[in-house]
Amino acid sequence: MNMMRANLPVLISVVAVSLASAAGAVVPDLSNSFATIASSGATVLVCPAGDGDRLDAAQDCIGGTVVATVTLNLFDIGFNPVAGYPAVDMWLQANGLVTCPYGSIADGPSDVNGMTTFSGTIYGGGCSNDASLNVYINPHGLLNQVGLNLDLISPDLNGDLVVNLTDLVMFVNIYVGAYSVCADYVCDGTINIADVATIAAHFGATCP
Ligand SMILES: [Ca+2]
Ligand SMILES: [Ca+2]
Repeated sequence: MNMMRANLPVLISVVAVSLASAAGAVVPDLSNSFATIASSGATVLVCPAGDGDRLDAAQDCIGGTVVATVTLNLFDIGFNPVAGYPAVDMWLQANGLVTCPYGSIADGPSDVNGMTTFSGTIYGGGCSNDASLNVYINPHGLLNQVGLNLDLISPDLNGDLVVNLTDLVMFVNIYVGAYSVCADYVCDGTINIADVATIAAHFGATCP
């Protein structure tokens, strides 16, 4: 009993230190954090080799480019900015989009304001055109975010991260059949020679 009394101040100080470090460990909150897109409804060509369109130079589908950079603002449960969150632990995700390892991570760690951007190319394949773009915060999960509208299309039509004969057969079926935004690589509402040239240029592409 005397020994327990003697240790009580030690125990209290250990608990106090633990609480202080827990308060200092800033964890992103999925509801308080949010993402925005500079321009909604643009189209971005995605390739496993990472040589598609940059998000900050997306296609507007009327012959021009538009900035479609995604900006992420990370906040904790108390609306404090989460600074220094690693770039590799924040990535873009969307229904139908398949990415190479680290293929859609942030440009850099979150800054003192909890902010980072996604402005470069995406290493990946598949097709996503249902405005389901979102940001995954590893290991916490997807943001409670809706309405990030970006069409992500790829010469890797089946999303196996290789552009090969399988994709070419799919492309030809679209070319001779019903229009699909998924194969409208130079997006203008029609599948034509410019789109053929794009899949030809990326033929054989794989993840790095
Ligand atoms: Ca493929
Ligand atoms: Ca086209």
